[in-house]
Amino acid sequence: MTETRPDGNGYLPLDADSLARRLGQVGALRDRLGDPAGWQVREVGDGNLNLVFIVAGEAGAAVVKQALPYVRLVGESWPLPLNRAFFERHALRRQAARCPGRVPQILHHDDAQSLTVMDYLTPHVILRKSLAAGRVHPNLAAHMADFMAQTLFRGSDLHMDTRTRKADLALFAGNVDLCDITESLVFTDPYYAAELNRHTSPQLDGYVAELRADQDLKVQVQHLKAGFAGNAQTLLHGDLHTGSIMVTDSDTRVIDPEFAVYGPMGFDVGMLLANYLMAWFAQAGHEERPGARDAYRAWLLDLVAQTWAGFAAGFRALWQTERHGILYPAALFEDQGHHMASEKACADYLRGVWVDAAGYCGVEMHRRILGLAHIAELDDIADEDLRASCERKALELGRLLVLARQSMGGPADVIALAQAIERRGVPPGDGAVQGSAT
Ligand code: SR1
Ligand code: MG
Repeated sequence: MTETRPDGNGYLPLDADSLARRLGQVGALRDRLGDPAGWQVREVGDGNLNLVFIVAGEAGAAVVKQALPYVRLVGESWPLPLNRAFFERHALRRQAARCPGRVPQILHHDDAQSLTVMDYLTPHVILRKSLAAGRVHPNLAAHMADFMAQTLFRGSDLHMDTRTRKADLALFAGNVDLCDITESLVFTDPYYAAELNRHTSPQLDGYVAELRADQDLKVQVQHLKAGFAGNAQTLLHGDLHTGSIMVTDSDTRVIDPEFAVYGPMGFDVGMLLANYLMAWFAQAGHEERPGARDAYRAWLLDLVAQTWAGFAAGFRALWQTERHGILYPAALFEDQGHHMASEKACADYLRGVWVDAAGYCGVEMHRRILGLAHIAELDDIADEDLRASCERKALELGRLLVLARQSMGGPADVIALAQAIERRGVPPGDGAVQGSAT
């Protein structure tokens, strides 16, 4: 339910009937759409937080996104400040500068109304839906690898000067409430019986009880949370799952960076890889007959490998060409002829990002199956036994990744582990206490 009166600052949620009247005088919208008398408005938001309208006119279309003063997924019982639109806009601007062409262009914003008007991306669809439908996107790995390499490197203190970086760190430190959501929903709630959690029950009850009783696991998850909360390595997208990516056969755009905050690079990388791996585990729930999607499964695993390989290659190139920030100054390395030491430093740095990514990948899989915010490709599997079987395998991979992230040499190890779990399955109520990976 939306509020019907403005708040003290004049904020008032839009609806399909009022939008043309309220935004009809906005020059950027008129320029894009034409005469407001002919605007067609549809509310299409299917995310967890905001209103999203597609507005089409005689001359074109645009998207209007507006924050609600509460969490849409839960309702007014969970109030949420409106300032997330401000942080999303700032993050989008930085991403557009750091990785041109991969994010929607902003046409207009209004902080009092907490709204942003952006490009309408068409014929793009949400990647999550496309992966569930079994569609291949040949450029996806390269596009997302470049997006992550460029935004994460250029947003870090490898690239930024100290004054700009500290100012930016201070700005995004204000995105407290969304950061708090991540800290709770990703790193805490899945590991105990938090009120808003849900999971496929009773099929997963035994496994979930064992997972929540795994004290080593909880310690390692909190180590990962300490990294998220304290390691301000770069400006993260902060919610880089397959619902935050829109695709065509050839194009890729990244949307929705409202959770942007300074944190460890591995958080974005791990969350994305987790969502690819969950799509892989979910295929059994979407194929027409067993094995029908085997070629697609192979593509998804290749996507995992190519995304990391492309990210690492892009990162190494930027290390060579754009490392003019605070850390690892060329004055100490290249300028002294110490090129091998610089390469070693880069390899060490990337190794740290990889180990973090493996851990965050595991945590993301847990929270999407045990926490509040689930993902459609698993939730939509109507056969609950089949769904639970897919979910249990993803949970088990997540557990092993968190516990054994240091021993993961690269994506090939993660893929081999996923394939082993897929082959042998995870018996109901079994797995979380046996075969500790540490
Ligand atoms: C209450 S918000 C739940 C989740 O939705 C967003 O997309 C983020 O992933 C967040 O954790
Ligand atoms: Mg979102």
